Amino acid sequence: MRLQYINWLWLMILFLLLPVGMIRGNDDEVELPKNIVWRKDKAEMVLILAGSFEMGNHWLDTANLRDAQPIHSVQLDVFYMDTHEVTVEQYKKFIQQTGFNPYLIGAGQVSAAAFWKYINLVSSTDNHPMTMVSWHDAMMYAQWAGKRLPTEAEWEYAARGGLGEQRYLWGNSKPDGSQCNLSDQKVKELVETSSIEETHIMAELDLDDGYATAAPVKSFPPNGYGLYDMSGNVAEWYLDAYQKKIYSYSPTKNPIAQYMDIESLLRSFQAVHTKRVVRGGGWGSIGESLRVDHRMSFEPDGVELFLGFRCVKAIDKVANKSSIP
Ligand SMILES: [Ca+2]
Repeated sequence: MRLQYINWLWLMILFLLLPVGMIRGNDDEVELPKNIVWRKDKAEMVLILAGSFEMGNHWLDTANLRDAQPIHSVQLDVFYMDTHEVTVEQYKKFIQQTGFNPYLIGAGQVSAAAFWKYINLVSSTDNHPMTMVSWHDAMMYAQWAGKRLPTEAEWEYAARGGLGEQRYLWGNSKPDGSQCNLSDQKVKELVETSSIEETHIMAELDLDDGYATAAPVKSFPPNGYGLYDMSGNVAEWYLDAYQKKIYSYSPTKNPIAQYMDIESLLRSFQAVHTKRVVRGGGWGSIGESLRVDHRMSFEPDGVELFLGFRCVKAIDKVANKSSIP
């Protein structure tokens, strides 16, 4: 009896010594830290537990979200997601280490100096989100970092942050300027005083979120899963091809458009020329485009001052779970 008591005592001590945030993954019974820093790009990442959700527009309240119907059940495996958008600093490090030329430079459309000058228009510090990157530019970064872009389903699941059927990542109330960086009255001032194109002139003129263009990452509150700027700041590229009616025939388990096998897409992404999904809205967005069920699409070589990305890492692709950084 005494030996059993001592063993229990040790177990209790060990339990108390476990780092805060150690939580259980999915069916492999491996304890995974809730927050990690990814070694390659020093990105903060948060564990998104496996689960299921009802994907799509639950409200039938706008014709603009017809491509977000029907509602369908989706199951996702556990994964890590960058807590914030890839920053200018992180992308510069990737370029420095690889010599990679982003699409606009590689295609000879702009010089390197002009490229960074454009970015500086909206992302004026290294802690701002990277913009002006094509889908391939984002994929190249993710490949270098040993990660990948999120699927559309992973994004929506993570963006909802456990809130279920709500319209926005903070709930059901309309944006008021405190939850995310959207197109507010400062954008109008910007159009009047700079070379930013008038396509961004749509703005919530009664709101002031403090930023005319992009904000430094993590300037607004995180959602329920600890993710920043999932709506607003910059819209983000996703892995999937944009298919307007995919919600009618989407696979249930880890869905991705067009390719049933993510690995196939990752191997052949250089040959992709079909439209890709963009989600979340950015500093030039208003209203519905900031909703967690809103879908957009861009040609893969589309580059915009309001478009960036973040990465994920699927747990089963972490080589040897004991070596998670
Ligand atoms: Ca703003």
